[in-house]
Amino acid sequence: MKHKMDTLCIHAGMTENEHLAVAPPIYQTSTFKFRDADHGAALFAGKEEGYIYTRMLNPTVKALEDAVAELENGHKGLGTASGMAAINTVFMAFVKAGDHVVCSESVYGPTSTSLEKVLVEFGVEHSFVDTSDLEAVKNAIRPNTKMVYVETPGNPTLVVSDIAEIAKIAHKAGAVLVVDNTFSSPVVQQPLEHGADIVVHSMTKFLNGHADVVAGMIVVKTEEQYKPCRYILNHLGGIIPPFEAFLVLRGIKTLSIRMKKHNENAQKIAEFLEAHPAVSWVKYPGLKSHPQHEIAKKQMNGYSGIISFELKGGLDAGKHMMNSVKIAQLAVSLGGVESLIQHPASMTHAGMPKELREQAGITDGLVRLSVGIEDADELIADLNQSMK
Ligand code: LCS
Repeated sequence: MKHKMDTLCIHAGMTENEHLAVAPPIYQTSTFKFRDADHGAALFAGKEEGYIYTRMLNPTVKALEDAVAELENGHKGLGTASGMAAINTVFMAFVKAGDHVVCSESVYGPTSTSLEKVLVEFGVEHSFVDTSDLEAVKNAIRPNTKMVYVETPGNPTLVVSDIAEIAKIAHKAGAVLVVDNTFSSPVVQQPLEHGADIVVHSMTKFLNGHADVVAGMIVVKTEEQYKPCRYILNHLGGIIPPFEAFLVLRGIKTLSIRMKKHNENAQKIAEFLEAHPAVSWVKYPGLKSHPQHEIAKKQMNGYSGIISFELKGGLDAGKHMMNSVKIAQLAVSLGGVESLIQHPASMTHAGMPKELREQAGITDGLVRLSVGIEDADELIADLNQSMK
C-alpha cells in the first residue's frame, strides 16, 4: 500500500536491521569484510548483493537514498556530499563535450557558474532562459540539446516553471528534464509525477531542515539513469558520509509537519508584506499576484517557505531591515526551522555576472527571506519593527 506523506516521512527507507533498532543504525565504517575471497570477487563482479566500501555504498546512506526515492516516487536515490555534488554528478552523467544544456536563468548562483565556468571548459554548451516562458524554452532547444535543467520555484526570484509542459518540450527534443526540487521538498512538489526524469536536491535545506548538515540527493526514474549516476558518483567521489545520512533521515521524520508550518507562516508573511506601504513588490507562489500562481497551484501542494521582496527604499532599506530584524538571522542557506534573511545580489548570487542577474530579475534591492517555523505573528511583528 502506498502511504500518505505524513506516514511516508516516518517510515520511508526504514527496513529491518540486525538488532531491530527503531532508529536507523549509523554504519560508521569505511569498508566491509568479505566472508572469503570468492565472496569479495562475487560482490565486485555484481553477482551478489552486499556492501564493499563506503564510497561505493553504505547501509545508512542506502536507507536515506531509499527514503528520498520513495518520497519522490522515483526508482532509486543517490546521496551526495552537497547539493552541488548532486547537480554536477548529474551533469557529468548525462552531458558530454558537444552537448547543450538549456537551464533556468533564475538558479542558485553556483549552478549557473558550473555551466558558465566549469562545464564550458569540457566543451558543454548552455543557454540560460526564463523557463516560465514555454516559447523561450522551445526556442532555446538546439539539435545537440541533451538536457533541460529547471529550478522551480527558482532561487531567489521564486519564478515558477511548468514542469509538465517543459517535460513535453524536452522529450520531443530527445533531452532529459532535470528538476532542482530544493525549494519545495517532495512534500510540496514531486517533479517526477509531472514528467521530469531526474530530481536533484540540496538536502542541506528542507529535507534535513535543521541547518546542521550539508548534503545532496539525486533521484532517478529508471535503472538506465541510475547506472551512469552511480558510476560517476563512485569515480568522482562526492558521496554523503553515514553520519550525515543519519542526520538527514532524522530530519525527514518531521518533513511533512515542518512543511505545513513553513507553508502557513510564509503565506501569512507574504500577505503582510504585500499589504505593507514600505514594500514595493513581493514574490511568493502562494500570492494571487504571483505571475505563475496558477501553475504553482497545479503542481505544488502548498507554496513552501521562501519569499523574495524589495522595499521601496531599495538596497539601503533592505540592508537596514537585514541589520535590524531580531528573529530572522542574517545568513545564507534556507529551508531550516529557523528563519534566515539574506541579500542575493551581494551574497548567494554574487558570483553570477550582473547582466545575467538582471536578466533573471535578481535586482540589487531584492531581499530573500526563508521563513522558519517560529510563531508567525512574532515574525510579522519583527519585520514590521524593522521597516519603521
Ligand atoms: N540548489 C538550490 C536551489 C540551492 O538553493 C542550493 C544552495 C543548492 C542547489 C546547492 O546546495 P548545497 O551544495 O549548498 O547543498 N543554496 C543556497 C542558498 O541559497 N544559500 O546558501 C546555499
